[in-house]
Amino acid sequence: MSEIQRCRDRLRKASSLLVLTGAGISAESGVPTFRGGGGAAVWRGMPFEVLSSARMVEEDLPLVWEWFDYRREKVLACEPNAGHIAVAEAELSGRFASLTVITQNIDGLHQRAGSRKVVEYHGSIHTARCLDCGELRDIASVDVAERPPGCLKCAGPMRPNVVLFGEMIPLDAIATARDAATGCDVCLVVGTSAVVYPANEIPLAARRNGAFVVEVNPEETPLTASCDVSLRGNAAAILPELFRE
Ligand code: BJW
Ligand code: ZN
Repeated sequence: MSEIQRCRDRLRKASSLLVLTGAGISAESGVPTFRGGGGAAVWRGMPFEVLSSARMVEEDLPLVWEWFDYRREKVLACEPNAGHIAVAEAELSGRFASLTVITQNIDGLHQRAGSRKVVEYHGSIHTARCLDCGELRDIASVDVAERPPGCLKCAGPMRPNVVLFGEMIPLDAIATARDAATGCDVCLVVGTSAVVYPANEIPLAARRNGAFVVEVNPEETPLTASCDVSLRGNAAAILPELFRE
């Protein structure tokens, strides 16, 4: 039996599926990845680890807004690809009693493809969050000249609603991820370099709880050795094949 057939067989028998995604699933939509292919993202000469850090929000909030406005504009010009669509169709078909997408991506492409149960582990590029009271605001409704956007509840300054280095993952996302990891029969890990904690521990927790773990990635990752199967290739080509019944 080929590797992909083994995975299809497991999927056929699965009632609960966890799909953990990273930047690679959006690569074929035109959204740049952070790492992979030997390089790391840089903007205006600064590595993204510096730009996307809690420290930068404290030191230079206007620059943080420029960086996220630039990226949001790019994301809005992109469309979900066959990989996002295959995941959404698998959920909407009802063939799994439970299908949870946990995405490290902030781009909103899973939702635009039609996925309903999506946990945004690292937040969303499409919302702003008040630094004083935590209130959220849809950025599409804010004039681009209003930077930082003002909170509609307390008038405090707002920041992008994303999880930066050194910040905590939202507690509800951690709880949903833990439940999905402990309850899934198959865990599909798509397009992530698996170097960022704590997202990179989700597939390991799934494995410890007996799940069949499948990686979809053109490159080897630190997770590869802990996977039951690694499918080498692009998500937009492999996912539709994988979910074909
Ligand atoms: C394809 C493909 C195709 C390509 N098809 N595949 C030492 C110092 C300081 C901190 C730490 C430390 N050690 C550990 C930490 C903790 C830190 C961390 O993990 N750092 C490591 C990098 C070392 N983590 C955190 O800080 C987290 N919080 C935390 O731990 O809280 C507790 C704490 C508090 C205080 C102090 C310490 C701990 C928060 C992490 C938040 C991550 N945020 C970012 C930025 C979000 C906003 C933004 O977008 O700017 O999230 S970082 C960035 O990496 C982004 C991504 O979601 C995340 C993961 O990246 P991902 O998705 O894996 O993408 P890539 O680009 O890495 O990989 C793409 C993959 O796709 C590659 O493998 C390709 O091969 C593949 N691919 N084309 C399929 N077509
Ligand atoms: Zn507020």
